[in-house]
Amino acid sequence: MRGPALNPAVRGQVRHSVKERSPDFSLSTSERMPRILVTGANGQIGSELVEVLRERHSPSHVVRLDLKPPPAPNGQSPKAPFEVADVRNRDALADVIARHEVGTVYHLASLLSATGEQHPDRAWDVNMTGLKHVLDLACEHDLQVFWPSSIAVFGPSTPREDTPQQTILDPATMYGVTKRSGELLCQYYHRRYGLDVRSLRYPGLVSHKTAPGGGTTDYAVDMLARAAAGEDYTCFLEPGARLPMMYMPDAIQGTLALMDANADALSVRDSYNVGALSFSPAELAAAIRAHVPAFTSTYDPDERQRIAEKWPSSVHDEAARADWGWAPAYDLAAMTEDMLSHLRTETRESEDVGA
Ligand code: NAD
Ligand code: AKB
Repeated sequence: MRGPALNPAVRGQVRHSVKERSPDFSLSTSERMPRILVTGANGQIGSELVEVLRERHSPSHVVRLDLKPPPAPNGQSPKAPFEVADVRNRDALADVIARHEVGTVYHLASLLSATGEQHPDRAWDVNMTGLKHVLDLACEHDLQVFWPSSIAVFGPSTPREDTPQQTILDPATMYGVTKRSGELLCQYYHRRYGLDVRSLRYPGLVSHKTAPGGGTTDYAVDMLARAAAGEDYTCFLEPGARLPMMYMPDAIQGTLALMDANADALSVRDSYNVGALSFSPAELAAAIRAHVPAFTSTYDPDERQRIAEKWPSSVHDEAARADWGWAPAYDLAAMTEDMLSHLRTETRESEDVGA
């Protein structure tokens, strides 16, 4: 059986509109291929994933969706489609999927841990309503889905070191509750409807292109950006708050490797643990000092420390390595060097533009 038995009127309507559209023979074969929809496309991950997907396919094949238009110079054009929509609006999502003849969705739109604790009702609404709509529409249109989970699914009773794939999951934040609920929903849709939905439990991601959007692990990007600008940094976590982290190129490579994997190889259908780095603010500051000897970090922990101390310090990811070949490339030293180099170049370029 394909797809949930809900709202057959809408289901029939959408299918009809997709099937009845006659092929546009002015387009090349590759242009007629199903498109990829990225929700939350303006965010830390979306903005980088879109670039890589455009290189793999073509800009016109990647449809971006977010609450607001993208910042210049990544604006929209017929060759680089962008849809302003709220993922809580099912009709708007259905319209985008049908109009662009979408075949795959990377559903990234979400509130993160720190923002989620400030707005728990909104976090539940955006994270769960949005995911449910995407899963239902994916069943109707036979789409493949990627949806990211997080180390936030773990909680105070979870083993903190080398956290296993199968373990106690008792999230302590609304964000973590939505991530674990979302994992179970994805697994249910796979088992019940055969939906090809795949997921990774990302750790804290470090990147230089787009600022992170309201998480507990954002300190790492903030610290590196300050150091690259020749400034000191006051960290909102304790110096010893060791967490699983990952550099964005590894996250993108891992996401695409999971999506490319043979479905029969996948033994985990809630969400895969993926480990890469494990470091504390003090260890990151030391790695920065190898390049910026004068850099100092002071510590003034806030409520985000309480979130961080319920999360693991490292995860066990044997299932991801065995099933689809997960193998991150960056260690702490390599990530720090690469981040500082990019951040300095970007600062110089923006100073040149402003001059
Ligand atoms: P982000 O906050 O940088 O971006 C999220 C994007 O979603 C934003 O551009 C925002 O405008 C958009 N959005 C929010 N509500 C929306 C709505 N109702 N409709 C449409 N768009 C909406 O987040 P990110 O870091 O890019 O994370 C993407 C996904 O990866 C999320 O599911 C997040 O939980 C997950 N994740 C991220 C990290 C990380 O360290 N960045 C770690 C673990 C999991
Ligand atoms: C956050 O800190 O909320 C995210 C995450 C680990 O899910 N970076």
